[in-house]
Amino acid sequence: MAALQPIARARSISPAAFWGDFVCAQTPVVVSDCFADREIARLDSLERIGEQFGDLEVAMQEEYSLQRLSLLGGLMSGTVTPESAVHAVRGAKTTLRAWLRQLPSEASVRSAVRGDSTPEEMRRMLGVPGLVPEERRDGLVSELFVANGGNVTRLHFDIDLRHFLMFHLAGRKRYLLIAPSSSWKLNPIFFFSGVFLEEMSAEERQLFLSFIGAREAMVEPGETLFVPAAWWHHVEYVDAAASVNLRFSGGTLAEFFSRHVHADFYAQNVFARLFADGRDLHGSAPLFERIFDACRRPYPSAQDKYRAVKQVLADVYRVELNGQNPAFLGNTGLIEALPFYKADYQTTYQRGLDPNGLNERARSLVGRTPLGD
Ligand SMILES: O=C(O)CCC(=O)C(=O)O
Ligand SMILES: [Fe+2]
Repeated sequence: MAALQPIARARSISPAAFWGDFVCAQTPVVVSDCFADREIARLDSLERIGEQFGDLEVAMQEEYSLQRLSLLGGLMSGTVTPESAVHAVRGAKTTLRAWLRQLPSEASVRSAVRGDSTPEEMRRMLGVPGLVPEERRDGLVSELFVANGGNVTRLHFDIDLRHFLMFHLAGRKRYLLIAPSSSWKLNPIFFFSGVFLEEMSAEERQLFLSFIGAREAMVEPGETLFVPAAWWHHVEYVDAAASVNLRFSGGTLAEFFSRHVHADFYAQNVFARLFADGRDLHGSAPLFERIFDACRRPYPSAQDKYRAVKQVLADVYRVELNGQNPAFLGNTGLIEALPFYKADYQTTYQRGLDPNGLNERARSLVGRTPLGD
């Protein structure tokens, strides 16, 4: 059976090469020395992390996609109240010490520290590596992940549309990364996939992974994985593992999409193909104007706005990008009504427009005639 395309490894890479060959080329890579000279590199075992950060209060979060589906079932059957659903999504609080002490050996345990804000001291130890471009150093975000071996973070893409560098402190993790252009094969439900890879047989899974063009890497302590904005990722904890990410802006247009457009596979593909780093923004100006216009018009409700913007994005995806529709068209009435997704697009569309002149910055970027054009 065909082997999956591996994710390349690189070391001593210059910021310019990183920008051109990976960020703008929308290509993931494992960098072996990205944080090597940083203090964080000394935090190289779960014991050390526990000694230095044991008092840290963390939230134990379930695996997001399955939790959302099972809470939905509970809400529908009345066994779960809206309050307890919100509570479950936030996760129970504990300390990092307590979690590390009782780190379960059963692979079936799905709770974990999943994306808590990295504490300040750890942020300081992490620093900002030279690979992060100077002009992308505002608004950096960092998150912490600590889980038992056998745990999994299911296939999703991140709606902040930031690029991220994931630095591995301890334990191995296996990543599967999939380009946005394969979304139509993934039963996309907003930013999650309805495909559960870990429930497939080995053979089924291998066939499916090569069908979707998945790239694979086993990432070891000390290594850093770069994931381009809007890429799907599925993560398996091969060992009990801890890692911390550093997320940097995918550019003004990424900020515009993340703030003003709901996250589904149409928006993801339109963004990745037309407005992501490395794309010819100027050439896409008329399409951006169409999307911008759909976002700016008044609507009777957030749901009307969601439907109208989705329609414009779907047209751009199908007609302009020749995009394929998923066999299972996820975003129909039922899914649209799922409380968690509804809350996401309602938040987007009830939000005030244009913080810090974001709209105009985005427009001038795509509309600007480059010098010498
Ligand atoms: O490592 C994980 O468990 C998930 C990481 C992830 O989804 C992210 O950093 O965006
Ligand atoms: Fe993620």
